[in-house]
Amino acid sequence: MGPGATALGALLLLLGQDPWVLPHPQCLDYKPPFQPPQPLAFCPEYSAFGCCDGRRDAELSARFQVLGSFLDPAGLQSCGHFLRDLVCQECSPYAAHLYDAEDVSSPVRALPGLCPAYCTAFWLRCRSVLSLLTEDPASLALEGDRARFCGALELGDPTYCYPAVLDSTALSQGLGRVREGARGCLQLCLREVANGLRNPVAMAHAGDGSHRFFVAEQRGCIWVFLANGSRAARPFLDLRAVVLTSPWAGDERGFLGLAFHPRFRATRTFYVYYSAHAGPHETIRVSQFRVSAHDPNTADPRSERILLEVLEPASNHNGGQLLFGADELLYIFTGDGGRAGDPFGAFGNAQNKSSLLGKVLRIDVEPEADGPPYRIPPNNPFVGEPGAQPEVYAYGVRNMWRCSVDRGDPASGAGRGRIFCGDVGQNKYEEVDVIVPGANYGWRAKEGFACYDQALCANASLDDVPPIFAYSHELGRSVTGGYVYRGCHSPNLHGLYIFGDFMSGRLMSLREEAGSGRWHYKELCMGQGQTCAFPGLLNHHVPHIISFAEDEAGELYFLATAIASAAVPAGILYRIVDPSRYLLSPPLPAGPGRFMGKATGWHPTTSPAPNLHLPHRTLPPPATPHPPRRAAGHHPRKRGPRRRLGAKGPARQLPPGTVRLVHRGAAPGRGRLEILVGGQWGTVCDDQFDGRAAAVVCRQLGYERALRVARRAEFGQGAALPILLDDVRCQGSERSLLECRSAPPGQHDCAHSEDVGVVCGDPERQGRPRGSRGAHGL
Ligand SMILES: *[C@@H]1O[C@H](CO)[C@@H](O)[C@H](O)[C@H]1NC(C)=O
Ligand SMILES: *[C@@H]1O[C@H](CO)[C@@H](O)[C@H](O)[C@H]1NC(C)=O
Ligand SMILES: *[C@@H]1O[C@H](CO)[C@@H](O)[C@H](O)[C@H]1NC(C)=O
Ligand SMILES: [Ca+2]
Repeated sequence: MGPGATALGALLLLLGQDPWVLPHPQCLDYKPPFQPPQPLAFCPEYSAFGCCDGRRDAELSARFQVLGSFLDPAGLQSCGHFLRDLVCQECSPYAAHLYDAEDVSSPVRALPGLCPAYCTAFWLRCRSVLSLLTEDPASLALEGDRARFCGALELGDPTYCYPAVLDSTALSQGLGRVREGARGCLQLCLREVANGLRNPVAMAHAGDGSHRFFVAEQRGCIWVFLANGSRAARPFLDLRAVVLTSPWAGDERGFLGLAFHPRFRATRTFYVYYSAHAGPHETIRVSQFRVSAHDPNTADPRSERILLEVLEPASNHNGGQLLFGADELLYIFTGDGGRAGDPFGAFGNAQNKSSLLGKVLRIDVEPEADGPPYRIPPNNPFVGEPGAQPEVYAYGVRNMWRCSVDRGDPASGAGRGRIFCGDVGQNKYEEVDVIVPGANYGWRAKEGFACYDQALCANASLDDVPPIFAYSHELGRSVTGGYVYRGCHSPNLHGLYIFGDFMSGRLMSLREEAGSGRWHYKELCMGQGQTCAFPGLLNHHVPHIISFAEDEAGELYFLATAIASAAVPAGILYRIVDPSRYLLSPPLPAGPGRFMGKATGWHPTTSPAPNLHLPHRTLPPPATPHPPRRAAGHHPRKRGPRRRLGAKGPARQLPPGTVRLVHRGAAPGRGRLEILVGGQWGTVCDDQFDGRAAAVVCRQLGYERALRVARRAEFGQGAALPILLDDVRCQGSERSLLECRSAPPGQHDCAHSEDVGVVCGDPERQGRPRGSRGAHGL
């Protein structure tokens, strides 16, 4: 990565932001935004990047003409621009958010979500035009009451309201431009194994003893990495010409899955899963390829044999996992077809066994070219059931993103062949499932353990298999399924199912309770202090965890990227390292793989963990599986750069004037304001607290701007704390509230019932879950 990457990194640091979650534009049709071929005449602000082409722009213009014809010249003068703004929001690259199209529990809005100030201006001057914009009686009934009207037009996530969405530099700066990238828990370290990858979606090995591994990028390139760490200069396979994707973060289409035949040494075949054009439609395709007869590190691009194609009714939720089970059959994991809430047919695709969407499919591949491309295994669970596709192995799947086969306990074999999947949630829960034949995983009747479609959920014949674990969107918003660790080098991880979250960047684990079948959750964290302070080890990673992988020996890896665009080489492959064993680990075995052509070396781009001097002892301290829990309550701890937001460290290490926002269950960036003065935390209670003071707070916390001041203890009373500040008056440019004018700290004439809260805008809140928001950012 070039100097641009460093500059971006520095800029993000300077702004106090991190690229934790990228903005995630999406159109009302669940497709990624695009640059229209011609500039738009009516909504020109969306000419560079948005959701309208020239035809839609002309339709919106015509709509505006009709609406405008109801107004007299004075009305047009004062309200015309409001009307035009509102009509044009359909072209916004954030249209799906503005219109709440992704939350199917509420209907798509007739009007885009408006920020309070804009809404007030609209209401004061132009509420009479409301009847032109919507016929919805509920909306019209609110017309006379500004507070209720504007309350109804607020968005759940204020970052996206119009026009703030345009003012937010994080959301709109560089939109349409693909940016070159910079780059109570078990403590782990990482080793960077490869970098410069463009949305690396999968890594697989051939199981042929070569100890090579293959890394696939979303755009359709597969690279070979040799056992000695070099990457072959030429791609193993380059499908860019047929793979359908785009550079926009949030595009879920592309090359999605790769699996080698379990008898690869004999068959020389491997299997791929990708999005493709099918005339005007989009399709997912599963194909077989063969390795070149002359070079084991190159596939024969002419050897494609299409096994299966399924039409995709929408651009999101394309599934993408391929794997061979312990039964040597090929498992294919499709998504529910897209949009939100699985809206297709009478009860969605996932519950409809006549559809191949929203399923786990199982087929028996025939590597020999003559004969059918695949056979139906006779013991597939729905063979012979009228109306059911015989490929179906399990159903009720939303968008399983990353599944794996458990190798089983090396000694007893227990667990061998189990298939684990992460199923990405809609609005509330992410889940982990163990796949069993014939099972119904519940979607869209259920999301996680909760009912999603009340009617379907109440039906006694649902008979669903619950997840082994589900987590709410406080922990993350898009699960990335992982592996049960069965390798040799990390004894502390034995038997743990290790997985992650694409949006929050969290690494997580589940441990099975012997006998009961219950699974216990534990977050994994990066080693602190000296734990990872060894040459070549890291204790941090780029945020978007796209996929997990195993090498031939069963060691665990994951693929992550700093920038979730298929065009940006910001992806890194990490190997997970148990620090207690690091110095004892032998180097990776060199394989017999014959190598032709050029190999390229690579250089780590991630800076190593701090404290790079080696401690005096020869072994690192053992990993501590049970570090003491902090007494900071039950809020999930965030890792990495997020920590600055929580400011939960011991108070005496923090400078006076440090602030934090406290609110149980709320997203970060909003909550009751608490400030540190004289070594103790206290509240600010001030009925005159204004936006400029809030701006100081938000900037201090690393957010870009204050969205709202919440007065009168809207976020609860900090009754256990002293009231430390009152009568705060800021210019807005101060570095902390203590630099503003205020009553002397501790002096106040107010009560906790007036405790102030603040809502800040931050890039972290702008990412929306993949899947539910149409994307795992891929
Ligand atoms: C790895 O092996 C390949 C093929 O033998 C060779 O071309 C390459 O230079 C090696 N790389 C390193 C870092 O040794
Ligand atoms: C089930 O899916 C099939 C194939 O897509 C479709 O033809 C049928 O109408 C669906 N059934 C229901 C009840 O939605
Ligand atoms: C429950 O589901 C079954 C099978 O899908 C269906 O035949 C039945 O009509 C449903 N019952 C109700 C009350 O919706
Ligand atoms: Ca489920």
